[in-house]
Amino acid sequence: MSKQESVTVHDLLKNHEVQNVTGNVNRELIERRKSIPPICGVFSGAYTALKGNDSFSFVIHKEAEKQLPKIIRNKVQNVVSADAPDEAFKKNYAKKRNIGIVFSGGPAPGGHNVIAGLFDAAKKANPETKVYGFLLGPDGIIENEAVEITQNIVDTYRNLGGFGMIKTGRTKIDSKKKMSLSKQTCKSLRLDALVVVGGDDSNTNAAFLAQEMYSDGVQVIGVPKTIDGDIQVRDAAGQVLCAMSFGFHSAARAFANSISNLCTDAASDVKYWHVCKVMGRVASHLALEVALQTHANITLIGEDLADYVDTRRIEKAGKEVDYTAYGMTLRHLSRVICDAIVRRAAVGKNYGVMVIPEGILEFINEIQMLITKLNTVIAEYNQTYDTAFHADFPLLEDKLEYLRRLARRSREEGFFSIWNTRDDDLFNDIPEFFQEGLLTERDSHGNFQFSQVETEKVVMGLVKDYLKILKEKGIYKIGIERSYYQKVMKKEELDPDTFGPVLFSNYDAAMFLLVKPAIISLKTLEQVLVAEGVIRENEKIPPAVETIFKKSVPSFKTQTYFYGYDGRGNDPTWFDCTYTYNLGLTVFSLVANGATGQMAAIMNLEHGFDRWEPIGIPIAPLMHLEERGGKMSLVLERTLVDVNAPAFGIVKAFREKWLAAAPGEDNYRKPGPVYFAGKTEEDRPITLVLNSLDSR
Ligand code: FBP
Repeated sequence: MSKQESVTVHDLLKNHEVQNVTGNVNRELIERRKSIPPICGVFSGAYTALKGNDSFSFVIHKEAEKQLPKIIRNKVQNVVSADAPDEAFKKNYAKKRNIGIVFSGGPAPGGHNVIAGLFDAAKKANPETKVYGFLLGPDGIIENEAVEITQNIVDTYRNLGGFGMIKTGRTKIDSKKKMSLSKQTCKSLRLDALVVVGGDDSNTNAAFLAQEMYSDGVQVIGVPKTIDGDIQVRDAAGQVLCAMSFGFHSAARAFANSISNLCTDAASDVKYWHVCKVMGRVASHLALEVALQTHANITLIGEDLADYVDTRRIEKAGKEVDYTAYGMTLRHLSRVICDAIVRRAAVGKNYGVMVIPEGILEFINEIQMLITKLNTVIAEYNQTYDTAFHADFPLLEDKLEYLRRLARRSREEGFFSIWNTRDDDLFNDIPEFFQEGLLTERDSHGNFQFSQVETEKVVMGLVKDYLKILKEKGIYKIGIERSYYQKVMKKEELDPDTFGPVLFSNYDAAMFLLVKPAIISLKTLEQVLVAEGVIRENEKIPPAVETIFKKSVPSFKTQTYFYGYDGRGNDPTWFDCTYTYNLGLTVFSLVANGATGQMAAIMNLEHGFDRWEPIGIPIAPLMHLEERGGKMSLVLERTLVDVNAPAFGIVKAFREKWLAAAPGEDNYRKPGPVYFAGKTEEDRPITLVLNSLDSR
């Protein structure tokens, strides 16, 4: 045994180098922890004040007026510097406070910096102020599970991703009991303010908490978090107040980095279509940003599909109205995808990268209708029997049997049911995994959980079936480069020009040659060669011709991915670090100046940092009625991709270029990984840059 081999693991564990490379703390982590993002000018003084801004107005929903009377008249407030405040102002601003903060919903990179910003500002105003973090989301408020956030805790999580500091959860404070327990918690911790860092549903919750706790004197402030990017706020005149929720940029950049690596691999190995489902429960903002970042060959945008109008059907319908012509069906979508795949194959590119937004099914009429109907069936069952549908019917077969019973009743007894025989037939026609997906338990806010459905499998199942048909029809073929064809033929001393017009449908002009549709097998190849007189009956097909034919036969191979939880757990980009730290500072300004029912935001995010303006946006006026869990509920309105805005317009304009169904290289873009160093980082999402050019 050599001396080296005799080194034991025990010795190795004591080795400095081993300890260094196996430790949890690396250079990136140290850099992130010690960095303090730049702050908006207004925060550099000792005090800030709020100034009501009348230049923004909202169309207020009657229901919001009815349910949220105490906060419905709130205005947009600008955070301004309080240069020469009087003693009373100073005293109130710097009074000792207790502030609770909770993460609600899915993690989003940057959340820890909201806490860091709030903590730093609160301690600067009064070192005695306490910040409590509620554990595991709103459950922490209901059950009074909280930790006091300390300097050490904050410094451990500065600029880091995830919500690990206090964790998160999706519980909704939606019953009298939960509300009363929450109030008790605020009372027992003597909270002056509660900060809810969450998405549309959580900010909805924040508004109701603000209303309920108004008379207790507990201020409630929301913070726009979600990687989905669907919290964007404009006023009635279309003026942008909040261009993007935090976490979106980091998640999109993380997805884009992985997907661009797939583009590199696809173009190197030239044999796979990489099918990437990208998170975003409903809106396709993340897919849109990924398209801009990577130039993947195909990116579907749900909102675009919903807008689709089948002109051929309309023409066919004449004076009648064909409602099925409006919106895209799953079958039609698969045709559109197949068309793109076939076109790329025709120029020798039987590979590529496709991005499918997680929520795409929401925009396919037939599926959306099934989702809404099932939401209602489940909600009605729970209400009628005061029990839980999913607990009573744990197996798919049990659920299907219940649906069958409903359909039978509606047919036999003429009893009106939202679920009828037609729905049941349609539902029974779809694959079992998809039935299971559509029946998954809704989340606590009544949302359909798209992340639980294998959307890409549904879409790609149809694509594969149709490609098979196109292959059998001789339409799906791999184009053969002319120079390659000539080389192979000449090697066997065959005249390319004799065989060319017989073999290919486009021999005259094209750079990539397409084997004639009639030639779909060696047998049909032989028949055509004999019929055209280039070989005699029973003569063997020349090997070179056989090689060319075989090269033209495609096999459609896919690899599928789900980009969601990984990007959600990425460390924040410089943009998100700066954005969230300033959001935290804004939260404190709102609290210190007595605001409630407001959402902290930064205006002009779509522009450079020097133009950022911290504001408070009233939440109640942003609410409208939406179907949730089978009934209409007052919720914060989500923002979908605006298909008339520049970002989508640009993606549409480049669609053909990025599909690259033409001879030559693909047009992929490599955004690279998320670096912490500000200089190498893109300073904001491309979607924002483009949409800021909107002159409508
Ligand atoms: P939030 O809106 O709560 O931020 O969550 C968004 C999201 O990441 C969606 O993109 C995704 O559909 C969903 O959460 C997944 O939910 P879960 O974490 O419960 O699986």
